[in-house]
Amino acid sequence: MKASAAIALLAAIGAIAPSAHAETVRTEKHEIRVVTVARGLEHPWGLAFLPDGRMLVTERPGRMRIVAANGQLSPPIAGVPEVYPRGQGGLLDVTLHPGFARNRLVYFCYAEPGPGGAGTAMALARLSDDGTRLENLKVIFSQQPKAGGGLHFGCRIVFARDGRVFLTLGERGQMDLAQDVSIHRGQVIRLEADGRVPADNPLVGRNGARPEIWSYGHRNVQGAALHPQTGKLWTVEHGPAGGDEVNIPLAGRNYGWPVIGIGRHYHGAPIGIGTHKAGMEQPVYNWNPAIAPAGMDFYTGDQFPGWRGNMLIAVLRQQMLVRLELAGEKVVREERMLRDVGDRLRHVRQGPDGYVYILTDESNGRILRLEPAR
Ligand SMILES: [Ca+2]
Repeated sequence: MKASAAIALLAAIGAIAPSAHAETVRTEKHEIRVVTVARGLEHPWGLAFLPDGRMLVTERPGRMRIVAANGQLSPPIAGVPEVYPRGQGGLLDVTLHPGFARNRLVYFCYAEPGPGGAGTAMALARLSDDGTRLENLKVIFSQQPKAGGGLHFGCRIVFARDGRVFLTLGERGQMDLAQDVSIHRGQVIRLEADGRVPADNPLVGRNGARPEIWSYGHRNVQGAALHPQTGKLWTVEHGPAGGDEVNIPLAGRNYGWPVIGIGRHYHGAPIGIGTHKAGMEQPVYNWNPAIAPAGMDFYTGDQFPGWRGNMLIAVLRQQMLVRLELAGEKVVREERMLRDVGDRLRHVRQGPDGYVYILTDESNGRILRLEPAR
């Protein structure tokens, strides 16, 4: 084997850091460089920045790794529970407890196998001091009942400023159950950091309702982040054909799926009763045709001043990064970027350095970094 082929092979399997490959892209506000900082990740899904600047990354088949700044992948971290790696299922989001520097607690969510198929679960564990294993694992949420198939696990985790933790769910492809608050289908869940149900959750004490529920009537929420000024939770939701949405889920509110929406079934038939119903919330924004939005973040950094306060959204099917400019809680402009990258984009996070990091949803998935072109 020639040396160059050997290096390419080693790079492909993640054994060595890739050479810094970059391309320059002109966008509305900034000229940017798209740098591949790591490759060889199998369908990476969640990304959290450790205090030392390294990245904690999940791979959907059930692995969690630490990625060094030079792109080197650690061996898989031991102690990840068994996941259900079918369809959209597997090991999904990961985030750090706000006090991670002190307690080393990691929160992650996944498709948990169980009676009848699988459901979304959330666990916390301590990352060992050497970063090689998860310790004292505790499952703090387990979707009930489980369901077969591989559709709609939702699964973003966001800590609110009050220390409570949100988890987004999908309706497991069972759209007719998404209005039923006696089961876990198509909701945003809110828990104390230790897994207890907050006493002020909106459905606590309502007969038959699951007390973990914060909001309901969602389809499949794969993007979520706190607004940097208001601290409110914002979410991005996969709709049916022509019905992807941005929402601001408020306590106890019903976001309408599958009763109202602008979307249609993939075979073209209308869904539900129309676009409005009393007692059901309207989205902040929607996309028709659908784009398949996944992870999101708000940009607050110094590297791209023209993007401050904007939403960035990773897009799967239409393979792009969407930037939304906001005026208060209204979207006033949409820009579609990175269409030439040519990969499905799973997640986007602002790094502690103010650069923008993106996970590509590929079997040989990459971490991309957006930098200002200089
Ligand atoms: Ca809706």
